[in-house]
Amino acid sequence: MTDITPLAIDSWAAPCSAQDQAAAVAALEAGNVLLLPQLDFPLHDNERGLYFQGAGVEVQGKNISLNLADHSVRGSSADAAELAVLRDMMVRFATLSRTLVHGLLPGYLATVEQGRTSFRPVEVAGRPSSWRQDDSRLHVDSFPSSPTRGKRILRLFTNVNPHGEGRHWRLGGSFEDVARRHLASLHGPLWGSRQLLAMLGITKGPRSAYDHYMLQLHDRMKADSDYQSSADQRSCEFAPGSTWMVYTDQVPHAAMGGRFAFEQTFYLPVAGMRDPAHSPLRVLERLMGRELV
Ligand SMILES: O=C(O)CCC(=O)C(=O)O
Ligand SMILES: [Fe+2]
Repeated sequence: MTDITPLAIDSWAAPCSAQDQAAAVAALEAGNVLLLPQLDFPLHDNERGLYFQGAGVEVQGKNISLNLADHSVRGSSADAAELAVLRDMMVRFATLSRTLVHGLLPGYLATVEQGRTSFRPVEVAGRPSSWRQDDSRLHVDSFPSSPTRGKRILRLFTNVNPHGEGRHWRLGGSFEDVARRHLASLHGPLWGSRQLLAMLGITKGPRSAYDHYMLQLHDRMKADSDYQSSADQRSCEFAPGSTWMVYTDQVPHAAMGGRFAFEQTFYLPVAGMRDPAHSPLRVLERLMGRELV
């Protein structure tokens, strides 16, 4: 069963002890959630005004996202002045997240890449979606249009809910158990399909065999109602003012309720891990008896 490992860190930028650094990498790579119950992301008054009191800014999808490469913001209908506030807030979260990852996980420094940043002001419970996009079903993350070719997906969340409301998740069992359960129902890619998807611009670069199987695993998990209800699982609540990190490509998770959270995605090559044997890529390769490049 997935454990939640707490660490008493209350600053994004203060130096971390060697003991905390060792505990953090061990917990994450073993497939646990690393919880920093005292690490909050303080908001400025104008940011609070925009999002928490009154009208707010309309959100187009399930979240608002920031591309750090050009500081472009997607998914909000904010006007120019509001957009500037929104962008500053998200850039600040992205910068603090990177500082924390570098300080707490120094072994990742040389290879970790920062991905998109998101702000999630929409209530998760009751959000309409297709079963495939329904994150209230247990799943491991795999992005249809962004193949990782085996790179790890490490995500950091902070709950900034101003009304005292937690963010509610379910957590499933180990990646290996989930992979074993669904392995027989996964089938190989159609010849040429992965190249075609990339040529048509549907995927950013070609999917590897790993991406193909991970997407299927994501879909099988969400479609399997017996797995959803009877699999080993636990409920948990992340309190406002807390931060948590988890390898979401490895740990089955489902978001059940809550609003107002930030999220930062990082990518890490398997070779950058302290123990690559824990990666979904290596576990799948071992179970399938072949390389998934
Ligand atoms: O928004 C959340 O709390 C997590 C949703 C989720 O499953 C994800 O972003 O991968
Ligand atoms: Fe997810």
